[in-house]
Amino acid sequence: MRKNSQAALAVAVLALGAITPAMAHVTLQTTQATIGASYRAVLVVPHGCGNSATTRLTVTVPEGMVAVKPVPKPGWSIEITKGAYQQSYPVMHGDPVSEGVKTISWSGRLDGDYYDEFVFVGAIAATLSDGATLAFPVNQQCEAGKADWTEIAAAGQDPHSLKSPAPLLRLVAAAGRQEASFAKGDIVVTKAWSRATPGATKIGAGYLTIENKGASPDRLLGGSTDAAAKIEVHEMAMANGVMTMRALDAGLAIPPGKSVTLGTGGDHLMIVDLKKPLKQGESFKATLQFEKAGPIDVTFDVLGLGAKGPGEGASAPADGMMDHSKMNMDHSKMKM
Ligand SMILES: [Cu+2]
Repeated sequence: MRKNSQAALAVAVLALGAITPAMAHVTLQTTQATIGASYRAVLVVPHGCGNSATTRLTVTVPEGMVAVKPVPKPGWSIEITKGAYQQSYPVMHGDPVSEGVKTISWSGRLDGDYYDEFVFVGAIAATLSDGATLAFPVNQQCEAGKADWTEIAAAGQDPHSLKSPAPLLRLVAAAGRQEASFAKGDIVVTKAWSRATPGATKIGAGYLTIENKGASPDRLLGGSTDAAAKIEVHEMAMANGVMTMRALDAGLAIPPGKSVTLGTGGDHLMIVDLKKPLKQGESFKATLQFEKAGPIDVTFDVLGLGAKGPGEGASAPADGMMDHSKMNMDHSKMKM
């Protein structure tokens, strides 16, 4: 019985919507956001309350959207209220936040025949779940009357059956969100990976991103692993038109506040004298030695022969002179 009346209401709303565009809802222009990333919320207001001009719009920021700031809007004054979050959230690379903007109100005048957008920015907390939905209830005040876009569907209820639904944002996990990070002191290592080694090749390469969050420089000196005799830091350099590599005996500088990525075709870790071939899908542990931060345990994921990096897909195994497997000859000639 209840289901039937809801269905009837939905049909009525749809029918009305089709006849008069004035029934269109206040919505978010971008209805999907990535967990742990910034989000630019654009509230789309297609009409007033009936034909009456909008004079004030208030949005309630949902729990889980943090570090919120409204974007100034010419002709409109903005008020914000701040308050404590239900919990504290890690934000990007900064300290956790436990309070912030809870509501934003814009005051001005938007003629009922006009359309406008109201913008604020923030970040979606990294701790929220894939597939979750955030609701952004909006109160629209007009010269005559008001409209509350605040209805939220109950569990199992069709959101389309609501007469004045709150704008919704669907959350999706970032690709590679499960990516491991290894940290100690001011150094954070991410995207540690290696390529499978063909046949009897005794050397492999390690690639990674190293971030120095501190105020003083550090150096990656080398490392060790049970999978091979040793790990060296190598740089690539052009010599007589040929790409060659050499060991950086003094290590690789990791400047303060910077991220350094070791990738294919550039500086890399050389994994010398492998005990057995590296196989795609496996991983190996290593301990990297930093001048300041000391030893950091890192796990390298072994990707395919032609891989360019985690989440980058694969290319043909032979990518020319830059391909590391092609460097083996040069490497054997190196003084070690
Ligand atoms: Cu090398």
